[in-house]
Amino acid sequence: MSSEESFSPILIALLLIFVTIIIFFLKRILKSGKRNVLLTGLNESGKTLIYSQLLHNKHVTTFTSIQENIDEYHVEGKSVTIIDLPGFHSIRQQFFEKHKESTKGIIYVIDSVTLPKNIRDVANVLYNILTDPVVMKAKPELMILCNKQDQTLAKGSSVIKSMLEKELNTLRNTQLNQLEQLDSKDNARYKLGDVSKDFSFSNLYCKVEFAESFAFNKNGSVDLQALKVWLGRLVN
Ligand SMILES: Nc1nc2c(ncn2[C@@H]2O[C@H](COP(=O)(O)OP(=O)(O)O)[C@@H](O)[C@H]2O)c(=O)[nH]1
Ligand SMILES: [Mg+2]
Repeated sequence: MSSEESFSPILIALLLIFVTIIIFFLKRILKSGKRNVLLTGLNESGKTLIYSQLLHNKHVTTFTSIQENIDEYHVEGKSVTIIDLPGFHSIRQQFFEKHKESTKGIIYVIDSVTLPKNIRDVANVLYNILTDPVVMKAKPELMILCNKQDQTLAKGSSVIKSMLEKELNTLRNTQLNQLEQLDSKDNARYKLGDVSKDFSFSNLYCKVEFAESFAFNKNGSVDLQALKVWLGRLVN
């Protein structure tokens, strides 16, 4: 065997290792570029109050609801950008489009008191977020924040979780049936999780956590502890 013949496989192997290392670092750089955390959910769920308590330690709900509020949240020398999206449907979509690409995390805020009445809308907005192709690619971590827990009629997070799973299951089946009738090839993204089983947050493409909070009560106290723990983990 000539020395040239034995040399080339080694060279190819080295080249492959080199390319793999480059791809690894490029992926890390791209991942660290994602710094946005979106606060979203239906109107009146408490997003702006959570935003102002979290970032400015004050009680504000009068922030403009037709623009997004943006600020940096700092933990242990690191930070993420928190974006409070307006709640009204038409403009929420517009701002969501603008920020979704560089999303590291999504906080989906729910009014735990009015949830039984609004379950359709709450599930629908979440379903649209989760089946968005850009979001599916970015795979942000999802925090479902069951807010207004200071209220006696508030549903707890485990009840909310099963209500949402049931509703999302119905939505997914309806969507897939419609697409089947249209013989659409574009149904892969609507197959959230394992379609052979009932919808469950545990087999979704991204990490999902449920937590409870209140941003306001009669005594002026606030409980955003679970959200802060989640953010602390997300920043790192
Ligand atoms: N009792 C109670 N009220 C809340 C809580 N969070 C928000 N609210 C009230 O819900 C209303 C809507 O809040 P806001 O932050 O403007 O909701 P947004 O539309 O999602 O931004 C305001 O009257 C808030 O004072 C909470 O945790 N408990
Ligand atoms: Mg608001």
